[in-house]
Amino acid sequence: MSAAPKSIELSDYRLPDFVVERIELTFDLGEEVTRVRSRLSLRAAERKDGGIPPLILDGEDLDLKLVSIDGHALTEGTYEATATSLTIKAPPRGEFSLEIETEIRPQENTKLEGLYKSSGNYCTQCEAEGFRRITYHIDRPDVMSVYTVKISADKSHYPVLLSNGNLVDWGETLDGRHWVEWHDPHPKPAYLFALVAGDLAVVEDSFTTMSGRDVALQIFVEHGKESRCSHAMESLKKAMRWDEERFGLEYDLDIYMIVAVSDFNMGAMENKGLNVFNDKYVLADPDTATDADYSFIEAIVAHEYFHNWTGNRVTLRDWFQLSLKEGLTVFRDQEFSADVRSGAVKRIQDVRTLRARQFPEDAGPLAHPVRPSSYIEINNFYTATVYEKGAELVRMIQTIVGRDGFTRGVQRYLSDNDGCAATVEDFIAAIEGTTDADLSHFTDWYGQAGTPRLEIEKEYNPASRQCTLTFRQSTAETPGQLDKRPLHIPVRLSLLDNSGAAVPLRRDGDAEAPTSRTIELHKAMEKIVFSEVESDPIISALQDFSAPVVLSAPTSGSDRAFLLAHDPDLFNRWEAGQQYATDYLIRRIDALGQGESIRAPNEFIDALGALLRDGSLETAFVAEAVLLPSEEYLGNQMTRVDVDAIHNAREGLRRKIASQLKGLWLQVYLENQSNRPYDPNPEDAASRKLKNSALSYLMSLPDPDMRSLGVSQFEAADNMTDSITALACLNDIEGPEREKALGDFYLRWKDDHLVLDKWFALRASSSLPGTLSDVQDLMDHPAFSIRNPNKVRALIGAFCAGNQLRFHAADGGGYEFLADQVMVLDELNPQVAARLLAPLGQWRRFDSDRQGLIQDQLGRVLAKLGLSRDVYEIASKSLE
Ligand code: B3K
Ligand code: ZN
Repeated sequence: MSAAPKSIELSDYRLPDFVVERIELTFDLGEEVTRVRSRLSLRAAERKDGGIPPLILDGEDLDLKLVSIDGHALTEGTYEATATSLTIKAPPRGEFSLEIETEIRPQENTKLEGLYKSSGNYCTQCEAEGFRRITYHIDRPDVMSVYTVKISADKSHYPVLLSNGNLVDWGETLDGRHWVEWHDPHPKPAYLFALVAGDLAVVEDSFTTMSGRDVALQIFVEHGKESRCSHAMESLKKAMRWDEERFGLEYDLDIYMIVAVSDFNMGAMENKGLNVFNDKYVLADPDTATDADYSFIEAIVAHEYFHNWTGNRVTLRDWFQLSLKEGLTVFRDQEFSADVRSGAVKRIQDVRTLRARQFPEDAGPLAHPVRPSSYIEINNFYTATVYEKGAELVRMIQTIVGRDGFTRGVQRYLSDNDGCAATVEDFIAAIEGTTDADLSHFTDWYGQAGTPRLEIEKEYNPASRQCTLTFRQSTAETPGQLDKRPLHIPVRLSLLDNSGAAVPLRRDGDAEAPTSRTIELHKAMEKIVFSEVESDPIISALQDFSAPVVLSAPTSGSDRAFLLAHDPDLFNRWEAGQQYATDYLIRRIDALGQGESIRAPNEFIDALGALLRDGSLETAFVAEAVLLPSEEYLGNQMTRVDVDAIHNAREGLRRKIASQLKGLWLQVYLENQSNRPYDPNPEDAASRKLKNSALSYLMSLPDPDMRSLGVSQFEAADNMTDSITALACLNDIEGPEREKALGDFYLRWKDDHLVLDKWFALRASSSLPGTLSDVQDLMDHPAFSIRNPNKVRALIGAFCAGNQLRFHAADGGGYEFLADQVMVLDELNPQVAARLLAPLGQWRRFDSDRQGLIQDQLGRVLAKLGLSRDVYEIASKSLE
């Protein structure tokens, strides 16, 4: 890197100098070059001094052929093209038409941003700043225009030609080419533009909106994959209905298209009327997709659909506001999944993800607020903080104003800002405008990074029958933010008596005494007194995880075992089990280090047994509650992560739970066998999940009969869920069974790239000691390609971000491997390269030897010549 790239600041935001009313784009797609003509109808925005500034357009990797204004080609000296911009020095007053002709080479585009080729088909990805790789433009989200797009291509190779909006015209030419014209009546920013051209099959359906309009639904996939689209299609229709029922939001074009491609930097993209998806999140059938795949597809199809309002109709003023669309849309997809599946289980899974991905980010060198104030490369800010913590902020707003008020507020936000580019302030103002809530203090959550800690102290006075709770909140410093303010935190809680019943919560002056209340905290320290409490209660605090904080409450191990059995809030019941296991394992690791022993966790194992026997609980909940916290989560709770001790302690507890409850696990395993054909519905999926947890516990025992159970399931499975979970258990046990199963799986699925990704990921996740060298060998496997982001994530990502034990091996081999791959990938696809690097940012949490090894690798990456902005930002901030 020659000079450090400069950062972009929120405080520098200025309104755009020009308004672009309309864009007409013409694409001539060719195998050698693609010619792009763009005609912008624009005018300078009003300025106080009446002057007209130069017109500066963004561009990247473009070959400029022609530029003209109102039909007159510009002469040398009146414009200037650099590697990143085109400047028209003296643009005319009033409305004018700017025509630009460029040439691009999509077939050479390995960044997968802008126009590129995937499996021979053309497709685009423009968010955040990919449009400037197609043509020169004022490429920022607050420049919104009406698009008309004409595409011409060879008809036999590219029979399908798509863009946003409605198809308005088409025709053929004598040279074997054909053309189409699409028009999108809704003004949009360039990041929502899309084009697809290829030889694709289409699956069609339709949806009648609440006002009775028919919308054509189309999913485009590789030929032969049509039968794997029905789940995505059903999910789309469910999402469309849900958004009408929950928020009164109706779809606004006559056609909604989804295209599945196999080379894609992330999950999916919400381009107006023409979503482009990673095919992993479209294609599903029982043989090739797991229950988890089915639920991801449902959630992601819904997420992209929900963006049609939150993101597209109302877009962002600038990229700092990213969470305004992403946090809100994640919240909307979470609510949707909670409604169509089990609400409590969805909440548990979302909190698990938040803790696994966002809490470490918030505690590390890359910590940033939900609305960052500065970035070098915006693609680095599509983070768990912007998405998942952003969704938690929206959830807290709903908790504070109530569900109805929240729904009205969202509707007001959308109608007040329809067709515009909005800010977080606009959203908050709409919610405040429709409710009597004061969110002025709440907005600090958007600007302050770090996960707050909340401590609760309890004091019970039997004489006065008063229970006093003292709440103390604090947030540790994060890079660039040393002083933190107390936040507005909603804490939902109950007090339980010794039968597990929630007691009335009476506060002085209140007429009502509900058994669960939301306390709103504002200060660093606050006391709340409840009266007429008959006996010393157990607190069930932060029910349903009412705020994204780390809680420390006066709850003993036995209280937790009690809560695991009795808490009326299902989320907290799960949480009690997780916290019991976490405390136990961490105390055990510490005690082992000091040669001490600690009490066996029998009360916990008994409580798990009781859950398994309790027929009144939903199976999906039991299936979550019996899972132990992950090794990564345990590591995050320790000041110094000891990867071997964590693995050994957790495996030890797993075996203890397995052997003490062996009979019960066998019973659960048999009772949850189904002889009906596979159905991905939530009930069947829950029963499979519980059965497979039983299998996993049983296979943790050093017992050949239990191993055979796994082998038989693997061999007999009639669906991917049962097959891959049995294989995952075998994957951690050295021996011929493992080798045979992995080999058979490969042979069966070698022609299916999505299933092969599961095979790569599984091998990279093995806890066996030879995993790094296996991963290194697999880099040369004919099915692996570093150009394909799914393969990179499956093999390199699964090892580096998902295999704590082997990635953090003491010799530093994992770190060197990652740095090597990041440097290779940076030349091809910087966005994906930068994402891979994140695990190295956690170096401060390891012992000094590992710290040194990681710093060396980060330093090696930074020293590389020509490093991208993407990787530079992550590597340099990680070392700060
Ligand atoms: N908005 C896209 C993400 C774009 C990422 C660009 N680096 C998908 C989504 O969140 O719905
Ligand atoms: Zn999104």
